[in-house]
Order: sequence, then C-alpha cells, then structure tokens
Amino acid sequence: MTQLDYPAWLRIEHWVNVLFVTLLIRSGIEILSTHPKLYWRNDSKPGTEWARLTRKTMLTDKLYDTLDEEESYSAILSLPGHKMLGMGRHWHFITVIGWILVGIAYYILLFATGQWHRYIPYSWSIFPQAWNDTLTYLSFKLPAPLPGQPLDAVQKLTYAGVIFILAPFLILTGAAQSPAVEARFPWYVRLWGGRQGARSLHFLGLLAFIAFIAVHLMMIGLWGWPQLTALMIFGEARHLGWALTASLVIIAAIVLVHIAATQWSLRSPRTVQRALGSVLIPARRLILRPLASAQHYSSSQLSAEHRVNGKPPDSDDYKIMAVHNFVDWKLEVGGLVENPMTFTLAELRALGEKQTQRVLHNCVQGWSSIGEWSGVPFREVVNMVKPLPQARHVCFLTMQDTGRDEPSAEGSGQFYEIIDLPLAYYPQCLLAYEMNGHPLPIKHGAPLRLRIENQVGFKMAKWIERIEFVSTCQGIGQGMGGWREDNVYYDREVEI
Ligand SMILES: Nc1nc2c(c(=O)[nH]1)N[C@H]1C(S)=C(S)[C@@H](COP(=O)(O)O)O[C@H]1N2
Ligand SMILES: [Mo]
Repeated sequence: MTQLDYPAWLRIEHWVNVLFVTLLIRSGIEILSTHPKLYWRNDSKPGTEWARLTRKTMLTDKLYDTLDEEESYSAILSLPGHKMLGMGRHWHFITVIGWILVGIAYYILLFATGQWHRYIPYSWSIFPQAWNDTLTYLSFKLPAPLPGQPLDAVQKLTYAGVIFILAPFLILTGAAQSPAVEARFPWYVRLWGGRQGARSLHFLGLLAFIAFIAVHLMMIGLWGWPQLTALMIFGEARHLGWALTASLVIIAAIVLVHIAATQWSLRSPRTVQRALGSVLIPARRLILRPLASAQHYSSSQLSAEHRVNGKPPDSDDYKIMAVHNFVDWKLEVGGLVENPMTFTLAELRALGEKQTQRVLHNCVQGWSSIGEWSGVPFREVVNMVKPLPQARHVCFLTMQDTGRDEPSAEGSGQFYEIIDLPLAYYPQCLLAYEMNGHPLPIKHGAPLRLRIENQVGFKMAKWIERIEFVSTCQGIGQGMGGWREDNVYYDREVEI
C-alpha cells in the first residue's frame, strides 16, 4: 500500500490552499456586507431575513433602495472593506478560479498517487471508532492514529468531509448564485431551495469552514505546532526549530499578500479592476456567456414586493412626462447603425409581438425578486436600425443624473450601462414597458427599462432615453463599460 507520508505536492497544495481559502473568506465577507441579510425565500422580502449582520434599520416612509442598506465592514474582516463590493467580487472570483484549478490538481494527485487512502475510510467501523475518539478528545486526551495511517478516525472523517463535501458544496452553492446559471438551468437553483437558499447555504458553508479552521489550529497547538508544521513543510518531523520558524515565515507571507491586496484595492481600485478584469472578463465570456436565459416562473411565484435599486430621475421634465403617462417621451436609437430611429411609447407598444417573461432578478448585492416583464424583444429594434459592422457594444443612456438623484452615491453624472452586442440577440433580452401586467412603475424604470436575464441586475438600465451602438466603451463616461463600473469598480461582464 502507498505510504501515507507528506509528498511535496501535498505540502505545497496545503499552503496555497491556506492562501486561497483565506482570500475567499475575506472577499466573501465583503460581498456579504453589501447586503448583510440572509433569506430562504427568493423574494428577499424586507423583514423575512433569518440572519442580519447589520444594525441599520430602514425607515419605510420614503423610498429606500438596497444600496441604502449596504454596510461598511472593516478591512481586517473583509477584503478590502469600506463598502468596496466591486473589489470584493474581483478578488472572490479571481481566487475561486485559482482554488478550483488547485483543487482539481489536488484530486488528481490524490488518486494518482494512492494518497486518497488517507481520507477515504476502508470500513464502516470507522464511525464507532470516530465516536470513541471524540470521547477521548472530550476527556482532554489525544486518541491514537489509525494503524499505519497518519490520522485518527475523527480526523480522517473530518478531512474527507472538508475535501470531498464542504469544498465542492461551496463551489456548487456559489455557482447557483450566477444569474446565467440560474437563467439557463432554473431547476439547478431549485435544488438548493432557490436563489436565497443557495446564498444562505453558501454562508453556512463559510461558517463550517471557519469552524474547521479554528478546530484545526487548536488541534495543531495541542498535538504540537513544531512537529506538525515540520510534517507539512519538510515532510517529516525533523528540524523542529526550523519548522517553527518556517511556519511563521509562511504565515507572515500569507498575511502580507492579504495586506498588499487590501492596500492595492483601497488605493488603486481602477488598476485592480483592469488587472483582474483582464482574466475575469474572458473567463466569464468563455464559460458563462453561452448560457442564455430560459426562465418561466409561474404567476404564483411572483414576488409581492419586488425590491428596488436606484433612485428615479428627480427633474421637472421627467415628472411632467410621468404625469402625462410618458406620451411626450421618445426613445432615440442611433450611433453606429444604418438606420437611426426614434420611437414613442405607443410606437414601441405597437411593435411586433409583445413578449412576457417571468424571471428571477439578481442584484449584484445578493438580493433577488421574481417579476413579470413585458415589452419588445430588443433584437427586433436592433434588426430595424441595422447595426454597422463596427458596432460591438450597445450603450443604454438614462434620464437619471446620479449626482442629482442619488446624492449619497459615490460618483455623479448620467447613469448608463453598456452590453456586448451579441447579448442583444438573446431571447430574453427585452425592452420592458410593463411589469406584472401594468405600465412600468416609476421606481422600476418607467417608461422603459432593459431586462437581460443572464446578467446581474445593475446592467438593466432603467429610465432609458437613448440607445447608442458603439465600437468601444472608451470615451463613454470613464470608459469602463457602465456607470457602476466607472464609479464603484464593478466588473463588466456579469454573468455571475
Ligand atoms: N438608471 C438606473 N438603472 C438601474 C439602476 C440605477 O441605479 N439607475 N440600478 C440597477 C440595479 S443595481 C438593479 S439591481 C436594478 C434594479 O431593478 P429594480 O429596481 O426594478 O428591481 O436596476 C438597475 N438599473
Ligand atoms: Mo443591483
């Protein structure tokens, strides 16, 4: 049988794993802080959260949006802290790519070298044995390892649980929160009890991981820090003095990476956004972009109170138009097209067949709601204006002036979002003028908003007034592909 020792790959994977898991935990807490409430139901209805990690209470006498509920956590707890969801997401996703690759290599090596014997039990008798070991631990003694193996029965089962159950569980519940995955495979989300179920389970998985790490560290302290770190560094329990020093050096290096990532994100978020984005954007295009939405929720699943993000235009022009049911509103469609056009609301309503979709809305902050949206499939308008070959993106410009309408927001200027042109042809890419069978309410984007169901919510511009086909994002706003990308460093392709 394979000797269950500590081969070099196992030792290297262990420490890389420490780095990745801690980065995932801190960036995950950053993502949580932007909506620090956990629910079991898809509608994330205010007041139904089973856990809240915030002391803020919202006044209900005026319109508040979920950005008002955001928390600012400390940079020690979260990566990078201080309400930097965009940065937290960049770190979470870049790390998870690394973690998955390292994890796959680990599984392959484990089975290729026979080292899997250290984790996979040989017989059912391990369970009574684990129980006996637990009693031994509870009497403050250390149980003996299994004969010929490096671990006792409880350790063997725990490690097997973390490696083969908890880690995949976290990845699967993470993937279940991707709008593209949800849109393409609604059954997969149901498997986890819905969107918020997946999010809550992902959080419980985090707690389990933290508990594991705490006990793991405690046990290493009990068994002898120098002996065990020597095994994980040199592969054998020798040079104990050196092992102690080396373990502290490795841990210091990991802490330094955390500090560097945090400082870099806080000081030059734009550089981090560009650098990590250069990996994340192509990765998402490759893996998640092909997933087109095929959602059809039933009317009984519609959320009674669809949540809201963004404050409506606070201008006289807009308010006067609203009073007149937007008869004076016009949509201009132009830019790099053969045939620029202007539409009134009545013209849009008369255009082709009205499309209705009942879908799950996923805000980048983590909440979700189910709504029914009706309008014109965007591709019909695209086919009428005929984009020129140079056109590669579509920019949606809105009547919202963020400095005026949302003074508490970081940033100012006209709210806009850009999508890649291929998305315009997706079946559930919709210019919506109705919600739940009624004209679009002001808070949800009247008279016209975008629905693009395989993306995160912030891409779906509300209060649209102009659509422009462009060849590049440069020169529009700060050139990052949308108002939120410009001002709060969100990622640009948001299938997750
Ligand atoms: N013009 C404009 N559109 C916007 C926003 C905004 O702030 N301004 N917020 C976006 C975000 S973050 C989300 S989650 C959705 C919310 O849509 P809802 O309010 O209809 O639920 O709108 C998106 N569209
Ligand atoms: Mo959002």
